[in-house]
Amino acid sequence: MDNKISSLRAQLEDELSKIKSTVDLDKVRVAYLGKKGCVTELLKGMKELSGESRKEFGKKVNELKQLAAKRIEERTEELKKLEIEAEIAAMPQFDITTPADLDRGSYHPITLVQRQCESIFKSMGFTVEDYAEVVTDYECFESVNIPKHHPARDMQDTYYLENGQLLKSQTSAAQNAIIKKYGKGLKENGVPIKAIFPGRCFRNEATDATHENTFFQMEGVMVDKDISISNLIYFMKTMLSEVFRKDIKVRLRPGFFPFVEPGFELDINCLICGGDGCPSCNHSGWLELCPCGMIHPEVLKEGGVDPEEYTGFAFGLGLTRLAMMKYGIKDIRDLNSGRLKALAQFTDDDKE
Ligand code: FA5
Repeated sequence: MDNKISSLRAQLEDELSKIKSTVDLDKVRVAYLGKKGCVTELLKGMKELSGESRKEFGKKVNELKQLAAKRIEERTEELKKLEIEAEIAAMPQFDITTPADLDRGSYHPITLVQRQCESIFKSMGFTVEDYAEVVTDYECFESVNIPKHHPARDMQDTYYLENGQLLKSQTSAAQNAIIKKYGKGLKENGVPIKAIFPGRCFRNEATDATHENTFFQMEGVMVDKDISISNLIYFMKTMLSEVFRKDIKVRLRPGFFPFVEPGFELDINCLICGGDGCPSCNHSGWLELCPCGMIHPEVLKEGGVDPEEYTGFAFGLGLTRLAMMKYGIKDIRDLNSGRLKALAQFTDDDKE
């Protein structure tokens, strides 16, 4: 019996040294320590012994059992370590000494103008709000005074989901929620509502040099006591002179939007052709950039603000067209083209 125990010890060491994976190691554990393993078999043989020799044999089998458990445990740890090292060696290697002047990408021109406009309006006390792209008919139209079947809906066909929701055709879709959100502060503490909310808009329409089916707008609203058209013109002028940092010609003409009264179209003299007329301005010399007006009393009422006490202005800046004018991009479709070579050449002029 003693010989058997000694040869099992030697056999265990031999098997452990040959094993290369933790999976195979489990087979050794079962062969030695499992229910039908050799240690269990040895213990069964004890019944043939008696007295002192039985006690002595039991002790030796137990020692073998403990040794086998310990050695299997140790070998498991060794193999786990080796397996991790092999996994690391198989991973792609990085050279940390590579110079850092790799192409780090760039911001899209629309992101650049959006950030610039945000920082201009923030400096004038406006908050920047985010809003969903999928909205309800109420948010996009009804809450801004465009009831169902109103002819103004024809100007903004969009994409509808089967559940009746739609991809917002204008950032005005957030007006009602913003007026409701800040109306409490206005009434209770006299804090004016001053917010801008940039966002992606969608329209089901034919594309050309100035029209895309997916484009960005940036809406702005201000509501307080005694807000007038002069305030609106002041903020528009400040924003444009900060964005372009040069004198540009603008014109204000009457425009109809059911959510403002009076309403205006703010056009910018085309910076691509200098006003002579080209495809980028539909050969008119002017580009519709930022419709605006005094918020309609019905829209204030719908947002829970008393139009007898408060007035406000709203504007809907065409951010994509602003990027075209600022960076001299002739065709709006280039902005959604994904052509990185063309899009990567613009920089943030605050950082120049
Ligand atoms: C509106 O969307 C109104 N919600 C704007 C508004 C807000 C008016 C608040 C009054 C008060 P309009 O459909 O004209 O209006 O679009 C506003 C601007 O978005 C346009 O002047 C233009 O610069 C831009 N725009 C409109 N449609 C497109 C298009 N298909 N592609 C690119 N830019 C567009």
